[in-house]
Amino acid sequence: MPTFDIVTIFPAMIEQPLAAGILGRAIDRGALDVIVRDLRDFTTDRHRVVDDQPYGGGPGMVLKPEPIFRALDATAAERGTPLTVIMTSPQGRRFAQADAQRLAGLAHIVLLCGRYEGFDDRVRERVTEELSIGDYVLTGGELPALVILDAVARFVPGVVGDEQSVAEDSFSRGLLDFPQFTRPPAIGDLRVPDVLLSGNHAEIRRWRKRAALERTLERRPDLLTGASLDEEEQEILKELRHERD
Ligand code: J9Q
Repeated sequence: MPTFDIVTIFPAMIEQPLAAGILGRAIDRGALDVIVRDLRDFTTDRHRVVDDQPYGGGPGMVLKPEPIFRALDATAAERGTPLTVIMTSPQGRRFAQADAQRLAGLAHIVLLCGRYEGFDDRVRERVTEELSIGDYVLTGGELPALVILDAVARFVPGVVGDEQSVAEDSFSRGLLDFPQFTRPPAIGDLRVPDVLLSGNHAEIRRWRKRAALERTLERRPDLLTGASLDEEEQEILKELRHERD
C-alpha cells in the first residue's frame, strides 16, 4: 500500500473532502495512509511567506522553492525512499486509468499542489512525474491532487469493498459502462428493458456487452483502439460497425 503526502497551502481544501465518503472511511480503518502537510509549516520567516514575485517581472506570484524542498526532505525522512514526487499542471502528461493502477504499486507518493503562477522551476529537479488531469485552467493543484488520490486509492487493497470489481471495471478494460436500472420497472412510459427483468442471465450478459460497446462506439470510439475485448465482444462490435455503415 503506498503512503500519500499532500503538500498544500490550503490544507482544508484536502482535509474536508477526505473526511467524507469512501476515502474517509478507508483512512479511518487504516486502509489508507494520507498526511496533509501545510507548506507554511516549512517556512523559516516570521510571516511564513510561501510565494514571491517572478524574476523578470510580470503578473502573479511564484511559489518559493525552499519550503517545498524542506517539505520533501521531511517527508523522505519520515516515510523513507523511494519517494515519488508528483506535480500536477496543465504542462504535464495526461493522467489516465493506467497511471492510477501503476501508481498504486509504489511505496511513497507525494502530491505537490501548486498555486498562483506556479512553482519556481527548480522544484522540477525533485519532481519525478508531472501530470495533467485535463485541458482547463484551475486556481490550484488541490483538486487535481484529490482526483489522482481518489483514482489511485481505488486500487489499494481494502479501500473499495469489492477488489474484483476494481480490476474488472469497464473503464480499465477500455469500455464505457452499460446502462443500469433499478425499481420500479416503469415510470409512465419510461420502461426498464424487458431483458433485464427476464431472469435469463446469459441474455442479460450479452445485452450488457452490446449496450457498452454501442455507447463506446457512439461516444468514445477512441477507447476501442486499446480495449481488451473477448471473442463475443469482438463479434458484437463487428455487427455494430456493419449496422452503422
Ligand atoms: C495546478 N490548472 O490543470 C490540469 N491538470 C492540472 C491542472 C492544474 C492547474 C492549475 C494549477 C494544476
